[in-house]
Formats: sequence, structure tokens, C-alpha cells
Amino acid sequence: MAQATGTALVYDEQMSRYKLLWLDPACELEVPERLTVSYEALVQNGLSGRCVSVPVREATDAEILLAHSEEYLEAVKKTPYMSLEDLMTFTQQYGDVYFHPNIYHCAKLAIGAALQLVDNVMTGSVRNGLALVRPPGHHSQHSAANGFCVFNNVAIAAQYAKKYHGVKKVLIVDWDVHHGQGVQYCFEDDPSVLYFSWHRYEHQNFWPNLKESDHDSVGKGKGAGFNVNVPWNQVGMENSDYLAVFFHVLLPVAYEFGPDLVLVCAGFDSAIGDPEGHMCATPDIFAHLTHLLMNLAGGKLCAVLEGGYNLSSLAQSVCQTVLTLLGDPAPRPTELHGPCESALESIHCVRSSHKQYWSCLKHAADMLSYEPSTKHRKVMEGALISQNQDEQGQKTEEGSTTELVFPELLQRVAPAVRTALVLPDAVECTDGCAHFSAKKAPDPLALNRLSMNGKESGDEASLTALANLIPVIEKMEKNEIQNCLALVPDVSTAAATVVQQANTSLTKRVLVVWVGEGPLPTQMMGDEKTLLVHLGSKEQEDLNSKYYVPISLKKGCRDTAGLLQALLGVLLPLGFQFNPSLVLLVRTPGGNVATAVWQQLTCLLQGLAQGRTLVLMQEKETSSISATASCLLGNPAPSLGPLGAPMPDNVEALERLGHRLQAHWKLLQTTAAASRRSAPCGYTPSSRMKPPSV
Ligand code: Q9C
Ligand code: ZN
Repeated sequence: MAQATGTALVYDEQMSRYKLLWLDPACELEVPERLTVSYEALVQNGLSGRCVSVPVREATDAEILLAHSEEYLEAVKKTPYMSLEDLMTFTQQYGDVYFHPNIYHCAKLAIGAALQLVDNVMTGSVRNGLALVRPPGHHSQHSAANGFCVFNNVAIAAQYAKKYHGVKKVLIVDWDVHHGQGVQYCFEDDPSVLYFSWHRYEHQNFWPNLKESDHDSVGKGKGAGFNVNVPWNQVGMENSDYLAVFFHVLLPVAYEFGPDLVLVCAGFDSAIGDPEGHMCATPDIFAHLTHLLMNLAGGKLCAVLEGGYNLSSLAQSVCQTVLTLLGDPAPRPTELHGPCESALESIHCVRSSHKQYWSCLKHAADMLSYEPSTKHRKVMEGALISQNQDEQGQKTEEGSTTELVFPELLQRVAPAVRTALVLPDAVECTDGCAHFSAKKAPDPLALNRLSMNGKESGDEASLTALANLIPVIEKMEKNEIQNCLALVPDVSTAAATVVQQANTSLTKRVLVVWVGEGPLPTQMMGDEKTLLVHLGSKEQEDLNSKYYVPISLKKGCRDTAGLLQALLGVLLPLGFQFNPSLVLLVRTPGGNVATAVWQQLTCLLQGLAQGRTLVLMQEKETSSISATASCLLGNPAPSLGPLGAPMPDNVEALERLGHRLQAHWKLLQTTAAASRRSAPCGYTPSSRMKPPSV
């Protein structure tokens, strides 16, 4: 089947036609404007026009019964005919939810919107999409409404995808700030649906105050290991905390799982300014979260709106998500200083709880019996504190929350040319790219630049190839070209030239990702403007350099699971924290990396440097041109399928490397302070394997 393209937007303003009809402080945040404001923002930013508009429909009884009981459905069916008084009474049997004569209709449309999205993605008429819906779904349960939710839109969508599209494995990523306990209950013993949720928890002091929202609820029976909870035990979590959880918990597990479809419970109450979440992650983080999920399942991603109660934060976050689904480069993340201590405790705990279920976590540190730094408070005492904190969300006359101060939506301007190809003349072209010959007579200015850099001694062919690269790099700097694939006679010389050229400006930082064996150009062993990460098989000496990171893997790049672990757990955290303005991806001849893994690498690295990626390959590697160009053009990498276990030696080596580097690069941390202090010193692979000598 041809590569699916396009982003669906499933929306109908009908879903804004219900509201709270009585006084209830717990529910007044859930307003119709949440939906209209989100949609208006998409229109204003020209994004709805770039999406494929997909109509909603009402879900059928059979579809609702995929996740709910008949008794509950029959009860909800009566609500359109109830008096106000009866609606209030009906509402009272559930927690933090309200009914309205029109909510049953809207709830059926919300499910139908999610199912329309799944249909369009699964049949390949679009690649991905967002359903903007009300009421939300992830708190609703088999026989209960809860937390503004009536029917479980995403749970039903997952069951539907399995039943009607033959989907074998579904990943549900719940980035809403609340625990989607309804989704957890639905799939607790089901190994075909992996549910991940992070949520404000505060040691059970935050709503819904459940024991089963903690990190040790991992699923039951055959589903053990397929429920991943990351509790936030403090408010104020930032971009670094969210990214650290993706790099060290969600992504390794998700890639090992190998889903056929990704569903996102896309709640934006986890963004800054939200009166429920009290978190500090900025709206642009959703561009990165989205991008990081877009190469799973061959790009089949369906996002469905859940929470989000600060209208301005919500609208910005929705726009960032859709921009990324459409393929626009994500903005550069702002200063990431690494996860906070409380987030590290959570990460440490969840990795430890799951180590027996996932190969990628097999060597994760055990929890120690140290006293946690974030003290466990008594539930009742804490509940009072949470309630008082919530008073700070001030209300305007209309009942919407006043806007807090956070960065404006960063305007993203996509370059006119997405992908430039610099190829030897005889080489076959790939569609959709701009071509730059490597053999045409070079620009004299560029030649002059090269000779100033001491390159005049090289042979004419390689000099010409280099000279033709320079105008492309300049265009990338001017935002006229986003990325480039160049085939050159000698990758080593070309890489050195590019780094030299890029470093001429003071603010430029280059991340060099060197795949395969050397020779590494000696003049680029790394400095504060050049971070060099070398993925290869040669045993490296344990250099203690911050800017030269050799990742040596046994069997080189052929241990797919090991390489993925290196990519997700080391390269991406380093890259995000370094925050380059250009990524230079170099593949040496005979690098021996499988095409599908190379594509994951190429795709994921485009989350950095606003997608400014320059790929250098050896002239003769013409068979990789179309696979590489496809990734640079924004097509998803093909699914790797479920991953096996990485080679134990490689896991050990990565663990050791992480410990060595985490003093410099805090985004590599995966453990809380108490265990981190003891880990790096006296740590050897063999001491890990043997029981401690008493
Ligand atoms: N201040 C969704 O985000 N409880 N639901 C609020 C505590 C209800 C959130 C009371 C929160 C429900 C979809
Ligand atoms: Zn929520």
C-alpha cells in the first residue's frame, strides 16, 4: 500500500452544546469554550485548512458496549428526557461529573469522532489525526461516569481497532495530567493494549486519590507489565521532567512493545497555566511528545482530546500538536536543565517496578529502602492542602480562568524547500526533493572559503563536492532549506568542512552523529560548540570528555534493540540537552546499520534543531537514498515490529556510559539521589552480576 499522507481533523461544534446547569465548583472548569477556542485557534493559524476535515458521527449501542455495561448505557439514554432535578440526582451517584439533556448526544458524537479517526488512519486515507471532542473519556468506567467523562472514547477506539481493523497491539499514551483510571480498568489484564499514563498524584493526595494510580500497578494476569503509571508527586513539573519520562520509560517500552496503532489521550491540563494540573511544561513540549510518538506503528497515530482548562494554554498546545502531526518541524526546546529530584524518584520507581517485564529495563536500578525525599503525607491532611492550592485559579465573570503568563505560541515558519539532495549527476532522483548537483562547476566563493580552511590540497572531485555543499548549508542557515542529504566521495572530509562552516557563527552548535567506524576527523573531537556522538563497534577508551561520546556496541549497529536503546536512552537525551542549531548525521561506508533502524535514527533526530539535519553518506551508497530522503521529507519510519532483547553486554555498556556522563548531562539521569551517589563509583559490570559478598 502506498505511504499514507495527510492529517485528519475530526470536529463538530455540536459538541460544545452542553454545559453545567447548576453550581458545582468541581465541574465549573469544564466549559463549552474549551472546544470552540481550540478549534478557532486552529483556524486562525491556518491549520484547519491544512488538515483533512473528517465528519463526526454518533456511535452505535454496540460500539458503546465495547467498554460499558448495558445497564449503564440504558441509564444514560434516559438523561435527555430528565428534568433538571432528576439530572442533578442522577449526577450525584458519580464523582466530579455533570449531566445535561444534550450530553448523551455529544458523548455519542465524541466516541464517533474517535472511531472516524481510527477508520481513516487504519484504511490509510490519512496518516494521523486529532479528534477535538467533548465530553472527554478517560475517567469513565464500565458502569460509571466520572471526572467530566461519560463514555470512554479512547478505550472504545482501541477495542474497535482490534475488532474491526484486525489491529493486534495498541499503545495508549495518556499525557493528560489526571490518571485515566477508566482506561486502566478496561485493559488491566489485556496484553494487547499497553496503557501509559503520567499524572499528578502527590502520594495519593490528588484526585482521584487512588492507590492503583501508583507506579506499582503494572497490570494483572496476562496483562502484567502492560500498564505503566508514572505518578507526579509534586506539582510544577517542567519540560525536562516530561522528556525524561519519555526517554527513559515510555519510549523504550513502546519500541519494545511494537504497537500497530498509537492512540493518545491528549489532555492538555498537563501544560503550564492549567488550574487543575499546576504543572509548568510549555505548550511547545507537545510538539516534541507528538514527534517522539510519530515513528511508532509506521506513523499511525490518533490523538483524542481529554482535559485542558486554561483556554489559552489549551489552544496553544492543540496547535503545537497539530502542527507536528502535519509534519512541520518542532521548535527548539528551551533550556532543559534536567529532571527534578521528585521526577527522578518517580522514574526510578516505575523503571524498577517494570524491570521484570521489559528487556530494555532489565538492568534498571532497584529501589532502595532509603527515606524518600518527598515525604509521604497522610491522605486526609494532603487532600486539604490540594484543595487550598486550587483556590488560586481566579475566575472571571464568564466563569473561565484568568490567563496566566506563559510564552506566546511560537510562530513556526517552515522553509520553502523541505529536502535538498546533493548527488552525483548520474544518480537516480527521488520525488519531492530539490536537487543540487555535486558535479557542477563550483561557486568560486565557496572554493575560496575551502582553500582558506586548508582544503586546497584534496583531489578535484571531492573539492567540487564540498564546494557544492556550502551553498546548501548557507540556505539551511537562512531557513530556505530544512534538511539535506549529500552523497560525497569522502564523508570524513565533508563532515569536517560542514562543522567548520557551521561553527563560523558564534551561536551555532552542531550535534554530530557518527554512525559506523572512523576515521573520525581529528579536528572534531568535540568542544562546547560540537557534540560528537559516535555509534560504532570499536572498543573505545573511557575518555572522560563531555563533548565526545563514543557509544561502542558489540556487533556494532546490528544489535537492533541495543542500538534503539542507545538512541532513545543516550543520544536523544544528549541531543535535547545540547540543543544544537544543526544536526550532522554521518554514515561511514560499511556502517552496517539496518535500513529500518537508520530510518528511525534519521526521523527521530529531526526533533532537534528545528529539523535542520544534514545527512552525509558515501558516494557509492546510492541504494539508501530513497529510504533516507523519505525520512527527511517527513514520512514516518517503518515500524520495527516488536524488539527482542538487546545483547546483555550492550545494555551494560550503555548503563555504564549513562552513569559516566550524567554528571554533565542531567537528562541522562534515571535514579533518585540516594542511589545515584553510590552507583558510579565502584560500579563494574561484574560486580553487578555477582551477589554481594557479605
Ligand atoms: N480540584 C479530565 O481532565 N476533579 N477530567 C476536580 C479537584 C475532576 C478531570 C476536583 C477532574 C476531572 C478529563
Ligand atoms: Zn485531565
